[in-house]
Amino acid sequence: MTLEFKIPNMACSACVTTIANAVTAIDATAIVEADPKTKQVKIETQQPEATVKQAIAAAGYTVA
Ligand SMILES: [Cu+2]
Repeated sequence: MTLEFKIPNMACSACVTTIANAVTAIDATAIVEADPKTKQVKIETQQPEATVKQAIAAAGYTVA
């Protein structure tokens, strides 16, 4: 399943790394593509959307 979120407080590549690590912590097979310029994040994962959003929020990012 592919999830697409907007994360307004994702500002740079370090943010992308933090978010990617948060997602792979709950799903080691997840593929995270994020662009700090557009704030758009695309995540290929088997985890439910709520779980992924929770993990991103726990890392300190706001999922819009
Ligand atoms: Cu950053």
